[in-house]
Amino acid sequence: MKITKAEFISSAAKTSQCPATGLPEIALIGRSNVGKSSLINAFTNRKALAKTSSQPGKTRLINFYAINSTFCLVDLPGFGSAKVSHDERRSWELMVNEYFEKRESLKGALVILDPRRDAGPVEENLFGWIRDRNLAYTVVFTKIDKLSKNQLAQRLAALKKAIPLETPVLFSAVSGDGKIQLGKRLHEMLEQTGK
Ligand SMILES: Nc1nc2c(ncn2[C@@H]2O[C@H](COP(=O)(O)OP(=O)(O)OP(=O)(O)O)[C@@H](O)[C@H]2O)c(=O)[nH]1
Ligand SMILES: [Mg+2]
Repeated sequence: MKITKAEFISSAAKTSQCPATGLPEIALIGRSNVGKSSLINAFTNRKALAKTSSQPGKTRLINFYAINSTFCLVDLPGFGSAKVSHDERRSWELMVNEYFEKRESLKGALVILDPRRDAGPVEENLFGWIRDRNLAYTVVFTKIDKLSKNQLAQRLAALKKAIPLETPVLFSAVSGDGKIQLGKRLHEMLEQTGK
């Protein structure tokens, strides 16, 4: 997938504020600080299209980015960070939950995981939503630059037991690894949903 255009559309605090682009949406879900916003920047070859931070909790709203005027990548606030206040975390979870349950143009999800972490209840919850909505999805392991090839292979073998892994994308926003594979998967997911 060649990126010819990547543009920020708008942010929303609830589903009723989401833009009417008429485009199918693929949402990025995962824990806070896992690299969702960085993935959007790396994938679109833009340094600061999406705001990133070394502190968890940078993305606080639902953000829409139109890619090639054909689909939207939707950057969501992350889950599960202990460094964010309980109330704030709760309000993001409700916002993301509502988006997942109600947004009709949501067609697929990128589940962003750090291969160094074990999957737990947070991840189970994410896969639960995907199953409930019967969405196309792709698991993306990010920050792979932080592991050696051997370490990565070991972690993937361990995670395979806990997570529905078919063909995960192995990604690094730092090295650019996985961008081509991610483009292919996005293309397939959009085809799958008939758009
Ligand atoms: N080494 C490395 N660092 C990364 C990678 N992707 C993201 N990071 C770093 O991880 C931190 C978090 O990245 P973000 O993209 O802001 O994470 P996020 O998932 O959007 O976080 P929230 O908005 O809080 O949910 C930043 O310091 C990034 O520079 C990667 O592939 N490799
Ligand atoms: Mg973010």
